[in-house]
Amino acid sequence: MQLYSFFNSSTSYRVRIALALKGLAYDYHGVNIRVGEQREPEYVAKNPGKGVPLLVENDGTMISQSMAIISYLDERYPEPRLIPTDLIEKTRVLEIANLIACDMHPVNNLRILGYLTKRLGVSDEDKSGWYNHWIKEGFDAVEALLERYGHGRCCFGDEPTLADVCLVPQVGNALRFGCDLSGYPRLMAIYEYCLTLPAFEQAAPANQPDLIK
Ligand SMILES: N[C@@H](CCC(=O)N[C@@H](CS)C(=O)NCC(=O)O)C(=O)O
Repeated sequence: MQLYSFFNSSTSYRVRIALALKGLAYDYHGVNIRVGEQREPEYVAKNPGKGVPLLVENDGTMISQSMAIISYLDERYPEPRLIPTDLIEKTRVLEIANLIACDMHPVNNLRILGYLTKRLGVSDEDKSGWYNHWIKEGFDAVEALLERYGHGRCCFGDEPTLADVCLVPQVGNALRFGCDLSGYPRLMAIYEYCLTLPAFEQAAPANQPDLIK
């Protein structure tokens, strides 16, 4: 398999965690989104969404969108399951995963932050306020849902699911942007625990071949 990824892209990080949890090997292709490589014609021909990640299966099948990639991997390589088969468990996992993937990540994506500053003339201070606002809105909800339904060392039980696969990169991003996460004890305990797991360590931004220091 081939993975097009950027070391500190949280959506790439999700897919790297899923691949590592399933023990799947892949060749890594760095796409530097800081300098716009995701918009170069050769890459857009592969991924019209102009973002990372992109997975190319051994038979040449190309899949973009981290959630579609992980859903594919979970069906094609089901061990360990990241999306439970039990209806209620699956629904709870998807609830948290979608909160992060649909409500939180898109509004703080690189292209949105760039549009705010470059097209709308928003100051760095207001951009930071925007970022923190959407992190707080999202994590307030994640923390409340975990209090209501979560149990164990991971979001649901003691084994990672898609909820943890989405949570860890989003927390990592929020910390990188200097957000205060002290109000989220449950979510942070899960984050700290997941970081001790080898698959999360292998997938971490600091351990990627395209790391920029
Ligand atoms: N919904 C997509 C988002 C992909 C995406 O936009 N990824 C970010 C990195 S986390 C990116 O490539 N951003 C480049 C940009 O905004 O220009 C997914 O889950 O894969």
